Amino acid sequence: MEYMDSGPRYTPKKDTEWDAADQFLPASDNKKFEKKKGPGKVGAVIGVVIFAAVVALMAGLLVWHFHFRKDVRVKRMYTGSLKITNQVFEDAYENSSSLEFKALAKEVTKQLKLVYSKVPQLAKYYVGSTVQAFSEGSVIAYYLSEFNVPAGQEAAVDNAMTTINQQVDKERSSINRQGNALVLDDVVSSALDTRLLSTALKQLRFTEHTRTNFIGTIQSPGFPDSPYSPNTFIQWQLRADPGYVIQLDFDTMNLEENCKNDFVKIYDSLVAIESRVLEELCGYYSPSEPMTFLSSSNVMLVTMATNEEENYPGFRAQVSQVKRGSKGTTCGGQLLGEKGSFMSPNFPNYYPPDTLCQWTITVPEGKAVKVTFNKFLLGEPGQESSKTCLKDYVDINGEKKCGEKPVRTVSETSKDNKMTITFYSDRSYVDRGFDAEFKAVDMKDPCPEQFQCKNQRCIKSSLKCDGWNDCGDMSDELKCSCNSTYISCKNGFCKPPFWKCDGIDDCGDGTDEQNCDECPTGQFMCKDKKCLSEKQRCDGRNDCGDGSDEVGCNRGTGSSVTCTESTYKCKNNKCISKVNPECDGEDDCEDGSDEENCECGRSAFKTSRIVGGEDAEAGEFPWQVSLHVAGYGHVCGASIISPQWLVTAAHCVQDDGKTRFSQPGTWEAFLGLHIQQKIGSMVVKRTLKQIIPHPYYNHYTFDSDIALMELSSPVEYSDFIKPICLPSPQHDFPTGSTVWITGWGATREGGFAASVLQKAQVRMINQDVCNKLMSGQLTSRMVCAGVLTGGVDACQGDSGGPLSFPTGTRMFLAGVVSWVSRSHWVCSR
Ligand SMILES: *[C@@H]1O[C@H](CO)[C@@H](O)[C@H](O)[C@H]1NC(C)=O
Ligand SMILES: *[C@@H]1O[C@H](CO)[C@@H](O)[C@H](O)[C@H]1NC(C)=O
Ligand SMILES: [Ca+2]
Ligand SMILES: [Ca+2]
Repeated sequence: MEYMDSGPRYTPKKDTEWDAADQFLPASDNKKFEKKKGPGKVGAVIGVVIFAAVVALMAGLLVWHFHFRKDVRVKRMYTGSLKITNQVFEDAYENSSSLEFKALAKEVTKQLKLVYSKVPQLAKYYVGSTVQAFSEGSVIAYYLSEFNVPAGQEAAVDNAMTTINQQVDKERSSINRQGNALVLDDVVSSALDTRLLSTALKQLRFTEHTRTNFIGTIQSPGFPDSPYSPNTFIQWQLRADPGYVIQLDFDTMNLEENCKNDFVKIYDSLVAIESRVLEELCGYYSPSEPMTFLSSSNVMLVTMATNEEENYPGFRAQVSQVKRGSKGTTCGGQLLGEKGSFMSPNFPNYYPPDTLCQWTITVPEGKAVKVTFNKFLLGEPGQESSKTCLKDYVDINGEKKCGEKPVRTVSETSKDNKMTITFYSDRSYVDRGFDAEFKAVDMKDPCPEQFQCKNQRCIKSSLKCDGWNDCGDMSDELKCSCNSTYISCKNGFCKPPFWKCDGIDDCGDGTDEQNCDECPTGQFMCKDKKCLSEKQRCDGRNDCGDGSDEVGCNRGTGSSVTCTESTYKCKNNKCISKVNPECDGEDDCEDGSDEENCECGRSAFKTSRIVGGEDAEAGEFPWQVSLHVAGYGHVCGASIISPQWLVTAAHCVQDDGKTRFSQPGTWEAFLGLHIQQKIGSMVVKRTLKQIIPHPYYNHYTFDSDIALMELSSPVEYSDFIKPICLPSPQHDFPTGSTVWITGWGATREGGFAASVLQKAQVRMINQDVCNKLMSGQLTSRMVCAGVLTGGVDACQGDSGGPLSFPTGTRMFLAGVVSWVSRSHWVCSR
């Protein structure tokens, strides 16, 4: 890596000329008058005369400024690139200090000035341009242009800039064109990101030319030993050999969470042209997130901008080159046979920009092609609605799809034995793309032994009328006669019985929320279901008896109330009425004890936005523990609550004749584990010192199914090992809230079902409803949660694993998975 000390900057240098290539020209530049003509008399006289003229002009300007000038000027910068078709690239153009670079840059700025002079809105405000770099093809010039625009005129200038390409075309075909002038084409430009205009920013620039068998590394200054520096703008200009594209692999990305403050941007260009941005990154990414980018040609730019505060470790990335057209950079082709698969280029990493490819699928005569997309991630700014796919898209038999779609919800069947699929990515913003499968289906019976949805998807017959929208278009839930255990909604839908009375209108017409325990209007319900007048709520008296009428009353920070079983008790034994005050970032207790021990319940990383994915990201649930037994492998889950203590289910630690599950020596705990077979460097293995099952654990009813485990020695917390927050006894986990179940899906009978940690969103079920479903087996030490999506073989919860409940920005341990019945869990708390 080379620090371009001599390289071009935004700031002017003293010793260059008016048209000099690598210099940015301020409005008051007077270099024109300093030409090195030698100290002749004529020169001196001219100098004096002009100097006098300048003084006069300056004085005039000052008068004008103070008397007439009311407008304020705004500095407006545009970055751009253009193609020079009548030049051949030379190696020296890579070096901005070379004479060749300077000569060509001078020509380019001259021509830019000419082009801008032909557009009135631009000519008036033009200050100057600098060429930043050249690359192959024939020669592409990257430049910055500055305008000094009266406030309010910015939009007009932006607009005029969009016409520059036409102006260049006109210029090219003009008969007045000089024979030796550059022939320009393909001008792209856009306003510079305003966050980079701050004059306080320290500017740095690095270049890196990767070659075959040479992998370069770029990293934020100081990485990994010290945080990146504040108020800095850094550019890394990356190049590969002609005929290659650049592959950029981030192994670390750890920036401040807010992209407004610190960010990394990747461009398919050598200057920061906003219409060539591939992605903007900030925050901390899990190492299991795919983070590889490809360019469309042999250049790429990485920029990083930081503000004053909060400096994080930064990033590191490897730069290599890949032959253009090789596997991974291309896609499309002929697909034949009964079944197969295909994916976007570079999947599951970011596809390259400016890509168009087509697959033609042909299955045996008489059959139809059915295509199903697993992951489908084609999101980008400007395409949020995904109704009109104006940017990146997949075209399936003439119908465009774009945006982000939940897993396996995009599926199409052809009318004959052929299907054409096109993938297109435009010049800006890339995403992770898709992977898809196709298979030949019987045209007369496209869903053998299955139900065919209106949208032609096939689903298991058992998923019809089960209350879940498995088809995606609801066609499996129409015209149902509900199974007697189900809720028959008035609008004809059937809903799983456990969604009754959870405060959420699952039917859509409120049927499932009728006839629930409710108090008459003007009354409210105590925790013990008693109805009292609204007037008694928050009146400072314990009317319910359990204090639940005095909880959540707004009495201001620090003020205490009479202690009841429903109030939060501070360390100083004073009680406060706020609901869930612990670790919410506000000091509620006088002694601050509600905010103590709050290093818990947070992933170190940005949460994954993969829609409907079932695999957790590494470090997403850092409190998840895998409990192994020799001869069984993974047997139960557990949660970290402190450096030396875990919580699991008591039924996991009961002897079963053959195996002494109750003995600490039987177990090994794996902390920081993500993939079962992969015991990486972030995984910590511990034996146990002791196991303490709940003394009232009931083997027959599973009541009090909870146990503590003490590790042989404390563990050190890391990005992958962190505790979950322990709730206070009063912590409110409302019915109907969405929570997470995680695990590898193990059963005590046979090993784990999944190798990557699975996550599933579930919802808290009404206690009475669940008790009825469980034929009265539910105790007050149990809570129920049900899956949110039907059909899919979701939800690999582990016995002993956490029920992670988000409160504010943290996860609290709402329970321990105790037993699982079809599509719902019972957890002990
Ligand atoms: C760039 O060009 C300058 C001037 O010709 C020369 O001194 C310098 O060594 C060159 N740098 C590289 C990296 O080639
Ligand atoms: C209702 O559903 C349950 C569980 O899926 C099943 O066991 C039962 O046979 C069904 N009853 C009817 C009448 O379909
Ligand atoms: Ca795009
Ligand atoms: Ca409901």
